Formats: sequence, structure tokens, C-alpha cells
Amino acid sequence: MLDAASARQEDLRVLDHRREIVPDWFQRERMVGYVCYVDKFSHTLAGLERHLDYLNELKVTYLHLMPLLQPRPAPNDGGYAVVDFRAVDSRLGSMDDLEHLAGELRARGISLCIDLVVNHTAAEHIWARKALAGEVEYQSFYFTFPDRSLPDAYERTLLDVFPSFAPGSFSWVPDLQAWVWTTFNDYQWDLNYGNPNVFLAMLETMLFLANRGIEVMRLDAVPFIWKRLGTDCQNQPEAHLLLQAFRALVRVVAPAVAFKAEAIVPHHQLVQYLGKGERERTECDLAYHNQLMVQLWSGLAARDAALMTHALMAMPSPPQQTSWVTYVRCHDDIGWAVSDLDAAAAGFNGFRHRRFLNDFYAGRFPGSFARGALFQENFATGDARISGTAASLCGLEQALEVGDALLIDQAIRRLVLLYSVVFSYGGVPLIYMGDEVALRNEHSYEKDPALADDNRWMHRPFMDWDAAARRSDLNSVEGRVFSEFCRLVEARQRVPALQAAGSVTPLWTDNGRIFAYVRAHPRAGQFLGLANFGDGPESCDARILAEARLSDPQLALSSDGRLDVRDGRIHMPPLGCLWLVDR
Ligand code: OTU
Repeated sequence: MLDAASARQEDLRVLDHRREIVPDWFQRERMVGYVCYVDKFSHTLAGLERHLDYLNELKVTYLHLMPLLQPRPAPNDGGYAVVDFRAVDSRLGSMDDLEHLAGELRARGISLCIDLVVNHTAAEHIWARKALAGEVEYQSFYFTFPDRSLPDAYERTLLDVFPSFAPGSFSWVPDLQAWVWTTFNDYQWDLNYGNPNVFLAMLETMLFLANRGIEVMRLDAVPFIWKRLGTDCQNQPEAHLLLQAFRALVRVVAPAVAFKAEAIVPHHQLVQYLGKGERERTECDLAYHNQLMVQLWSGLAARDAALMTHALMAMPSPPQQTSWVTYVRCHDDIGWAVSDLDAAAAGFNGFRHRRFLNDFYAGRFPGSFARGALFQENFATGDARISGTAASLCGLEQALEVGDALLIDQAIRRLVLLYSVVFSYGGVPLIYMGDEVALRNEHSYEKDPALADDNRWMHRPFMDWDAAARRSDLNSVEGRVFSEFCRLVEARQRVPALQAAGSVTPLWTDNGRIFAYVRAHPRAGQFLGLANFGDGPESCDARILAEARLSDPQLALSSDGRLDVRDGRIHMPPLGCLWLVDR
């Protein structure tokens, strides 16, 4: 820590001070995130610097670059199997390139976020290679078992993350004559944080990256970092203690750095990653709002707002100094985290609704507009998840094939509707690369044997710069979508009530297709968002304005440019959205 602190560059120290003066920087309404793979967006890190104006057009303030540290050769789970935490994937550039890019971004007011896989390393990482060479010190960096007795005991309560291509949580490693704990793929070895040297090695990694100018670390797979027999080995109390310790120590050296937890877990467990346990602690600053994402897709398929209202009402709010990252799509599959209880409260059968969502988004439900595919169908449990780009899941692929202007219009409205909620719900909204120009599913991965069995690659397309070049042509699909995204960005940045420190509460409307949510901020005022999940025009009782404590409602955004109140009801166009604030 002392070494890292004394090596920290002057411009980063200035940033440290700025962040200490403005600790809520990542909660501000100006925050707009963008997520991309470097190779898919610009081939290299140096190439990315040539596209910074594109990011400026979207007023991006936060750039999450997908895994870019040196991975093992493919297959490497999209870069989540790292062989060297201190080197950049040589196909993308060097650590110097990364540092340079971070500086360029900082100068433009864009914070750089990268993935740090804390749960595991590649089987080819130097620590693993030393373990394989017989160094006992490094063997204790991992979990190794001479026979199946303990693995069998653990597996009685473990869940399978990738049941089709990596069943089980342990892999036999002949060179070690041992079973190694591999929660994900067999080439991803789980780290043993019971060994303090693992903690120190990871802390060193964090400080090293912080000093290269990384401002936000996306801590991958954090729920899994502590194991306990008889449990699912996720969300253990020790996992939180470890994160709290990492956060405290990194803060001493690099106060500017924020932590983002990647924990796709039920909400009472999720908020603990933001420090909301029995007592409030300082832990991660940001966490993914998976539930919002899932509920948006569920609502879109069912043309229903009741289930999401129920589910999101039950969601505890994050501690004041933390916030969500909100998103429509990410690089992973969509897992239907709809609880049986929430489903029942809204009149659905949980199991059947989840099956409906899989059928609907795989495009095999009668009348479905979606073009997705099932991911990790588990024949033992009947579970499955969904792959596909947002635009394809919203119906654009099908609409363009049919060539029907009305269907194209609907598909665009769906995409914008989902993003309108994500941009105003509270927290850092993320644009997943390509959604802003409605990129459809890509199939080239099917020809690559290292990727073919993982259909998450269908929604990890290459940036289509020809399509993006049409973004100012308002007659093109790209132009229509891109201009809507710009509208969302600009509207968001004008609404102080979207500062994430406030609270968000869904409200019941008298129309089961209209989702309403109110944001309240003690100084910045009230905000009411409405989203019509119906394919037709819908209305709701205008008394919701009073309920949202908007005495003099002003339009901040409206899909048809107006606030239409007639006969005591708010009228909304098909798949329309409305943002209202107090004067
Ligand atoms: C993450 O996801 C990444 O987002 C995936 O792309 C990786 O494959 C994986 O880690 C392994 O590194 O289970 O289905 O609660 O949900 O860590 C994806 C956290 C995953 C897990 C999450 C994991």
C-alpha cells in the first residue's frame, strides 16, 4: 500500500481530491454509461481513442470495457479466464495503451471501468502453474481435493451455473492428481480467500490497476468468493468482510476508485453488497439492478406492469451513498429471476410464467415478436435463460424481415420504452454497445469452434460502423433509434431529481399496463415516470400526479411530445413513456 500510494501519479491524486470533495459523482444525473468489448468496438485500445467523439455524442461519462486483461487462449469465457492481471490482452494493446486511454477519457470527464475477476483465475495463470509444478504455497491459492468425498458433499447444495457446457463445480486435474474447485468452466479455478496471501495478491492487483487510471472496478462473480459446506457457497458473510476490507484498503491509496459488484442474486442479498447488512458498512459503491432488467423484459412480453410493480416495490433501496447501475441488456444471458411469490401476488404462476418468457423470447410462443435463443437449458430442473440482442428481442429483426413499417415502429418503441425506464429509475444507466443503433443478433460465432456452444455471443456483435454512420439520417432505423437515445440522455441530464441518492418507489396505477415510479430527492424534488407496456393507447387516473406530489407537473420527456390529460385521466400512446417533474 505504501509503495502504491507513493507511486500514485499527480493527476490521479488530483482526481482523488476531486472525488473526496464530490463523493456523489457517480450518483449524479449527468452519469451515462456505455459498455463495449474493445475488439468488437474498435479492434484495439488505440483504435478506441479514435471513437471518443462518438461517445461524446451520447454524452457518455462512464465507459465499461469488457474483460481486457490477458486471458488464456480461447476458449476463455469472453475474457473471464485471466492469465495475467497486470497485462492487457496483447491483441488489444498494452498496459501503456490502457493507461493512455484512461487519461484521455479522464480529460473528457469519462470514468473508465474494467472487469476484475476476483473469484477465479485461468488454469494457466502463474499461480496455477506454480501449483501444478508442485509448489505447496500456490496449491493453497486454490481449492484442491484428493478424492470426491468433499466435492460430493459440497455439490449436494451447490447450484450449477453452466449446466450444459460445464456441469458440476469441480474438475479433475491429472497433473495435480486432485479435484479443483471450478464454479464456472473447468479452466477457471476458484481462488481460496481462506489463504491471506490470496487476499494480498488481489489487493496488489487492485492497487496496480488503480494507479493505471482505472476508476471503477467491476468485481466479477463476487458472491462466490467464500465457500461453506451445506450452503450454495454464495453470499457468505465472509465474502462481505473481504469486500469491505478491499474497499477500505483501496480507498487509503486511491480514494477516487469505486467498486461495482457483479452479483446476480435475490434482493435482500444483493443490497448487502452495497453495505446494507444488519448494520450499514462501506462495501461496494455500485451494483447491477438485475431485477429491474428482468422485470422490464417480463412486462414487455406479457404487456403487463403489475408484476414489476409488485416485485420492485419489495426491493430495498440502496444505502444513500451508493447506487444501482441500471441496464436493459448486458453481455450475459437473461435469467428469469421472477420469484414465485411476486408472480403469485400479480396473479401469475411463477413456473409457467418463466416458461412463457423462455418460449416467448426464443420466438416459439404464438404471436411472439422476439428472436432470441435458449441458453443453458437445464433438463433436470426445466430452467433456461435467454440470449439475443435487445433490438432482436424487441422484435426489430422480425419486423425488418417482414418489412412492415408498423412492426418496425413498434419494435423501436419497445426498445426506447425499456431504455426510458433504465435512464430514469435511479443509478448509472448503461447503454450496451450497439443498442443505440439497434444492432441485431450476430451469428458469426457459430463457425468458431471455441465459441459455438455459447450462444451469448449472438448478443456480443461487432460494432457496425456503416450502420452507425446512418445515425443522423432520421429516415433510417439507426437514425430513429439513435436520436431517441440522445433525447433520453439529454432529458436525463436536465432532471436533478434523478440524482441517485434519492429514493424510488413504484406506484399502482388503475391500469395494469402502465408502470409508474416516483423518485424523491430531498433537495432536487419529485419525479414521476410512466411507461405504457400495452401495444395500444392506454390511460390512467390523473390523481397519480397528486400521489407523486407533483403540484405543478412539467414535462421532462414524452414519447409523443405532450402531456395529455383529459377527463381526469392521463392518456398515453402505445408503448409510450412520460417523465414529469415539479416546476
Ligand atoms: C459473470 O457472470 C460474467 O458476467 C460472465 O460472463 C462469466 O461467464 C462468469 O461471471 C464467470 O466469470 O453466473 O451466468 O451472481 O451471476 O458471476 C453468469 C454472479 C454468471 C453470477 C455471475 C456470472
